[in-house]
Amino acid sequence: GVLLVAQVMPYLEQQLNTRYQLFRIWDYPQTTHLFANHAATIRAVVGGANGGADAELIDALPKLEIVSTFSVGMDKIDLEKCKEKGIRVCNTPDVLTDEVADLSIGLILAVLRRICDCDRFVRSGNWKLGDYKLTTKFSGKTVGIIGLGRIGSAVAKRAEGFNCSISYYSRTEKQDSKYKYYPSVVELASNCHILVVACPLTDETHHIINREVINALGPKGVLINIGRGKHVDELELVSALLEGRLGGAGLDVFENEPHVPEELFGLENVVLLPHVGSGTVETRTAMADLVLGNLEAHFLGKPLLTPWI
Ligand code: 8YV
Repeated sequence: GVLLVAQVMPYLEQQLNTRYQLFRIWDYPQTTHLFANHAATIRAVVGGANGGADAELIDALPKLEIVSTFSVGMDKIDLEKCKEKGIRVCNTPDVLTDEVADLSIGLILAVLRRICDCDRFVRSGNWKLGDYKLTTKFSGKTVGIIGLGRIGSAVAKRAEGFNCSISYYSRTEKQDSKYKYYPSVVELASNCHILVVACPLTDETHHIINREVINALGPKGVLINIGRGKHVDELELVSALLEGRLGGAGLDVFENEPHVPEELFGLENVVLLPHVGSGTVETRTAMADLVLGNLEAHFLGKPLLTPWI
C-alpha cells in the first residue's frame, strides 16, 4: 500500500491508484483509524510541498520503506529519522530546474517593469487618462543568489543573459564558480539589487531573510523568493514593504500557504504568485513520472532514479 499525504496532480494520483492500494490521508480525519487498520500494509508514503513525513507519521508506520516526494524540496520530511530507520527518500530534482529558474526571471521582470500593475492599468481603463509611470531596468543589474545549487545556478545562467553581474551566498564557497562569493547573507544583500532565495529550507535557512538582510537590500532592492515561505520572516518583509524600506518583492511562496498577507494586495511593487514555480504540464508530468519511477524501482529491488538516501 501507498499513503498519499499531499495534494498532487490528478495524473499522479490516478497512476498511484492504478498501481497500488492507495490511501489518501484526508480520507481519515482520525489518523488513528488509518494506522490501526492499515499501518501493516503501508510501505510507501508519497508527499509534496504541502505534506510529508514527520517523526510522528514515520513512527506510526512500522512497515514504511520509502518516502517519495512530488517536490525537489524535502523540508516536510524528517530526514534524520528516515536515515535512522533505514527508510529511503527520493525527490524530484533536475526536471523542474529550468521551470523554476524561468519563473524567477519572470518575477524579476514583473517586479522591476511592473508588468502585472501595467496590465491592471490597461484593464482599468486608466491608460486613457495618461501614460504609465517609468519603471526600472533589469539588464545589467547585480543579482545575488542564496544557494548556488541546481536552481540557483540556472537563475545565474539566465541572469548572465541579461548582462547582470552575479554574486552568491552559500555555506561554503564553490571553488569552480566564476561568481563572486559573499560569506554572509547581509554582505550579499548590501551588494546586490536583486536578491533571489534558491536554497533548501533547513533549520539553518529558516528566516534567512530577516530584518537586517531586508534593510541591507534597501529601498532600491528587490527580493525574489522561489524557495519556501519560511525562508523569509514574512512580518518583517511586510513591514519593510509598507514602510518603503524595501524596493519590491516577487514571491511564489509564503509562510502559511495558501494564506498571503493582505497588506501586500495593494502594493504595485509586489508580485504574488500561488506557488507555481514548477507548475507546467510538462514539468509536473516529469515530476510525477519520477515519483512513480522511484516507487517502481524500489519495489522491483532496482536502484532508485533520484535517491536522496
Ligand atoms: C511543489 C515545490 O512540489 O518542488 C518543490 O519543492 O515546491 C513544487 O515543485 C509542487 O508545488 C507540488 O506540490
